Amino acid sequence: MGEQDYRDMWKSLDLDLDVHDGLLSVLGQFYGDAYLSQEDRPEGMGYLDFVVSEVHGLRIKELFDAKAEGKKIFGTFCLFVPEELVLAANGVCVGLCSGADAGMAEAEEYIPRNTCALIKSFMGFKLARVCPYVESCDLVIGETTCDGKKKAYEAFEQFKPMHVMEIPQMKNYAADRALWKAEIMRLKERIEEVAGTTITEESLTAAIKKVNAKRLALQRLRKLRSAKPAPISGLDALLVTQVSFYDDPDRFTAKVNELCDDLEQRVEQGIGVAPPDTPRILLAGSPMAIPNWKVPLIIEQSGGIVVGEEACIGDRGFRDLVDEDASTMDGMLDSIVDRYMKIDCACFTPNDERLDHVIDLARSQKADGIVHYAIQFCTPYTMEAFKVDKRARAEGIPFVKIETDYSMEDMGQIKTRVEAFLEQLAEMPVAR
Ligand code: BJ8
Repeated sequence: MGEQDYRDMWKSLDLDLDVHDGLLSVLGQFYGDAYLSQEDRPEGMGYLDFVVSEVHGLRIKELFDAKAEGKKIFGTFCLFVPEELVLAANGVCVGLCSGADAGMAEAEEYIPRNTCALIKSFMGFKLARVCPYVESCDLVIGETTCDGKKKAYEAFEQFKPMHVMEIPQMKNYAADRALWKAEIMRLKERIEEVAGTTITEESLTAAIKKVNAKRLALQRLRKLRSAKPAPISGLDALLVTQVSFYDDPDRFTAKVNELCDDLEQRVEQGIGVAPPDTPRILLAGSPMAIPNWKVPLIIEQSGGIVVGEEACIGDRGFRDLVDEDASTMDGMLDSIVDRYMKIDCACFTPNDERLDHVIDLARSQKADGIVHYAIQFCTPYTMEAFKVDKRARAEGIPFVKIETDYSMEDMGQIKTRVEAFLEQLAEMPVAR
């Protein structure tokens, strides 16, 4: 398809073409500066470069084609929405979280200025009419996680058909699981209604296997990043996870496995993207939606290397698989319920298992220090940062916390703090 065909496609989605052009050009520039300037990138990243260059082009065309075949498009903002149910209903699932400032003024007509950037951004992208993914959706699925999101959905649903799932706030009681199972059943019904299909045992089995295969490929990538020297930059690995939320799942899994084959060779040959004594960082905290590359970019430009993300766009998204043993519909739904109840989002209280996960991941990835990243005004993660800090120090792992939004204005200030942290790590008597 040529440029004019894409413009016609965007027009048919009622995008504001001028604002959209501006956004694509800023993104292209940022991608060039942050990504294409990196040295010794694995060959397999060529696919990711292609996906990013076509993020509003070819993939949207694929969504158009899917719609022409009668498939429905479901948009999500959160790990709690089981992709398995969408795929089992012959639907297409796309992540809608965005990591860039757009339409901020429009968003502030509905939500307060001091709202987390992720929420403001999804409101802004919709209101400024710059996101072809949102516009392609037949149903947007929200969830009652943090207060900011659930109140923002009340505004969002004025513009798009929505279904909001109720998420329990605790996990310790039978009532919490019962609520979650009822919500999974309610979502299944709504998806079937919108998709005009019935989820069968066969289709759900296939969907569970498909999504597990994607998670296994991402787990494989995570394991390879534990090698010293690290065979891939944190920026590139983050991009892989970001793309997992909107690419075709089968193609994505195959491409990530190819990338991992390539990385396996690098590891065998001792080839890394940074010297073996480079300070290794685990990033923990709020999700970094595409194109929010700010903090890993600063870390890696300051002489560190990011070796893992303890976040929803990271390990939390692929750590656990859905059990594949069940063969009845109810058994499979129970397996989905149980797998999704393991998500250790800071919206839960208490959420102590997250502390164990952060430490386990820091150890498995051989991280020298933890950078806790929270989006400014994100109460769950800014609050939980104190507990993570205490636990990390008790385990002897250096820790620093950063709170920021999507603007570039505080890059210098963050860089100064990151550089000081990396210096501290470089001086520590650890076997790097
Ligand atoms: S499971 S982390 S994807 S809710 S950053 S909007 S928490 S104020 S994104 Fe999340 Fe699901 Fe939890 Fe994961 Fe609110 Fe915080 Fe904003 Fe957040």
